[in-house]
Amino acid sequence: MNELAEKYGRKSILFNCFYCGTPGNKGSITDILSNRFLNVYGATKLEYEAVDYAIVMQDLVDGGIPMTAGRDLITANSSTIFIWGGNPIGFTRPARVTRMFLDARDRGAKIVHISNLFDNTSAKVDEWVPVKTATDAALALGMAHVLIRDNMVDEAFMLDETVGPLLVRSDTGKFLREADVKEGGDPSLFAIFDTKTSQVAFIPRQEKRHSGYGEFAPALSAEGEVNGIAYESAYTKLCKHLEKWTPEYQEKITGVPAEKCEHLAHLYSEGSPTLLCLGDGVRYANGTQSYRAIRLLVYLTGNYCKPNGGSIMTAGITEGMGGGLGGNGLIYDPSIPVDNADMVSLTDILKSFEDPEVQQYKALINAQGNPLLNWPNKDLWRTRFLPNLDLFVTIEIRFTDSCRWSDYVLPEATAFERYEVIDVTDNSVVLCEPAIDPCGEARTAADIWRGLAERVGIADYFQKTQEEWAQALVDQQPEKLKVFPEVTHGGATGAEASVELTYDLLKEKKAVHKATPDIPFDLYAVSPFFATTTGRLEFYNENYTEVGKTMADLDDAWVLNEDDKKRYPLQFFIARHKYFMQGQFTNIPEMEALAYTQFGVALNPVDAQARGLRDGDKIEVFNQRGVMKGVLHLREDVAPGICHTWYSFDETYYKDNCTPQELATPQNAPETTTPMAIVNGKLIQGVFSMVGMPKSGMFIAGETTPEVIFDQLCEIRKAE
Ligand SMILES: Nc1nc2c(c(=O)[nH]1)N[C@H]1C(S)=C(S)[C@@H](COP(=O)(O)OP(=O)(O)OC[C@H]3O[C@@H](n4cnc5c(=O)[nH]c(N)nc54)[C@H](O)[C@@H]3O)O[C@H]1N2
Ligand SMILES: Nc1nc2c(c(=O)[nH]1)N[C@H]1C(S)=C(S)[C@@H](COP(=O)(O)OP(=O)(O)OC[C@H]3O[C@@H](n4cnc5c(=O)[nH]c(N)nc54)[C@H](O)[C@@H]3O)O[C@H]1N2
Ligand SMILES: [Mo]
Repeated sequence: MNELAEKYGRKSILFNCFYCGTPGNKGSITDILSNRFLNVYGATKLEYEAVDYAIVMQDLVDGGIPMTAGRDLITANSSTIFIWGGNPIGFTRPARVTRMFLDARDRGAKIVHISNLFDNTSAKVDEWVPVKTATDAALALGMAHVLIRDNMVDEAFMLDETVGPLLVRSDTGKFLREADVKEGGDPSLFAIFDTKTSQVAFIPRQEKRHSGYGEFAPALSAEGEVNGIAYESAYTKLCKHLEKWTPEYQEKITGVPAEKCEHLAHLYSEGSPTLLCLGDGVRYANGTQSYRAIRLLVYLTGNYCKPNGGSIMTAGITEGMGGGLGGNGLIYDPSIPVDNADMVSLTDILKSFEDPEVQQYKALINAQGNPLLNWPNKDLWRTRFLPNLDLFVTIEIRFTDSCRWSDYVLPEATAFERYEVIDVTDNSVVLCEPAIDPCGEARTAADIWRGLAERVGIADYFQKTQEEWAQALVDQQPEKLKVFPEVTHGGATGAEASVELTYDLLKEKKAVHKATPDIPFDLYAVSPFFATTTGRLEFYNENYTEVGKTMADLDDAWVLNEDDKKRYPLQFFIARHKYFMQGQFTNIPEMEALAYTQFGVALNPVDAQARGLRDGDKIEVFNQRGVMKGVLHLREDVAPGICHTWYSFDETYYKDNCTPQELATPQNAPETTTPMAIVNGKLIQGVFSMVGMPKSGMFIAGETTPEVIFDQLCEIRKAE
């Protein structure tokens, strides 16, 4: 590291600090210390390429705020729950949501699941709605059509919180500004149609939510002309946009019967308060657009801010922003310069290898995560990324695919061999204490980072032991967390009987419940403003005019070209395993034995018959990227058109053939990006800088967004 930093600068050292798989998650000591090192040393963080960005991006693009996570479910007394695009019942992180859904059902909530597969969640809900893969935008637009047609729109909410009444120029698609119609007019003022004066009037950007319109009474629907410029209100544009999306039209695309679409729209509205639980399953190139369409329902019905309504991300682990004790790795230490570190996307790293004039990247310290198993296109890492690095180090608790490809592996003690504070699951704070000493050469994160820090000259910042870090995490919080000293299953609520959390208390009790206020979760309190151009929820977004995506629409799900789409007609669905947490627990023989009974590829009997394949056949799944071998399982519950495999088995299971991940087309390569993704990237970086996020805290670094995982088509044949 020292040699490379001397020659190419400290920024040439890359860090992967992707925290999803570490116990304690964002806020574990491992996460905090790797981020602390990154910042103190002044290295570059690798953009997290492989995850669940579509929802978060949709939220940032429309509203400029990250959506609230599972917390709402704790107290939600919703009458209706829509689970859309995920499989949260039975999943392992956060484990709490399974119980919360089942409790909600016991309380009488009606639960609907909309998905392309019959999975664990489908099995446990009142109503399962199968939808063809990646066509969700069509169903949502069809439902939005019904909401408008049947007068179920909450017009007050649309006026108050969204761009609904803002006027849009028909010629350019941009919002009409005062400067467009008046000599010397103000370019920062937006136009509305005032019903009191029956004239176009101008209002500033909304700096704080719910600010109202002062003396004006804007029309939600408007259409006209001012100084020769034709305009329509954003809401009028939306209504016109939705005209073609009849329940019958969407049926042709989604396979969801028209009556079902009507029923869902009515249930969503009349079943209010309805909680929309969005999963991360819609990981397609059209993911952001799909979630933009789905969230139209939340805006149109005003469910957005209704107590027990709204929408949450089921897989999200942090409660609102911030996320966990520890404040982004700095442990409340104001002397650490948060802007010291940079962030870069894989796309830009690949480009830099061709241009010696720009910052070069020479080393990767893979502090958390197993990218060579989990990230799309292992091939790209193997053939284009790693060969250009001089040093690849992985810090791990077990020997993974990423370790196999590393120059050095630093074995870290597991959560059973060290102190750890876990505060992001199940609304509780848990202290892990070592059950045994670290085995073999393993060391705690505190030891590993201190050792490295000493050798690169930043030792002062890493002097604590693992337990001292745990204590600092709890005791040095500027605002003390309120907790209940006794853990009561089912979640106690009410802030009254709570006390301030100290390390001594945690050490005595081992686990405490966070004091959740027993008031319904309040979105206003979380985010009093929208960091968007207009300061409103932008279901109409002028930043997309150049790429023709100002409103939610059904986009193409695959980046493949048309010929390849014909050649590979099946969707290769590489799903997460119920016995594993991504690549984890694959080294536990009992779990592996259970999971191995499902190793191979599942297909609907209809698709098998068309190819002359039978249950138990040895088969090959192939596409333009390669061939994967396996055994065929015929399953009625896998929809026709889908070729399903469980991922997580490491590369030793695929000797002399491809792993599932190698057949995936990543969107994180320069040649596979889309114009939409580029606008998304810019917008989201804009939002982050608006709220003052340091560069290494943003998750979008480059000019494109890394959101796609299920972007692969394939064909299947009998093995020779
Ligand atoms: N057992 C287990 N639990 C886990 C994990 C694990 O690896 N194993 N990983 C954890 C992590 S990091 C995360 S991010 C979460 C993710 O958990 P979720 O957000 O629930 O995401 P997935 O499980 O990937 O979602 C897959 C499901 O998405 C739905 N889906 C897929 N494609 C479509 C589509 O085109 N349309 C619709 N409507 N639905 C579709 C299907 O129901 C499918 O079963 O799970 C966490 N929990
Ligand atoms: N095909 C397909 N690919 C996917 C997905 C999918 O649904 N389908 N899902 C995507 C999603 S949502 C995610 S979040 C990513 C996950 O991608 P990763 O984050 O790479 O997932 P994990 O396999 O959980 O990797 C975490 C690693 O950390 C190690 N670890 C555990 N504890 C510690 C610790 O204390 N210290 C250190 N240093 N290491 C530790 C574990 O052994 C494990 O190897 O995968 C993505 N990839
Ligand atoms: Mo994830």
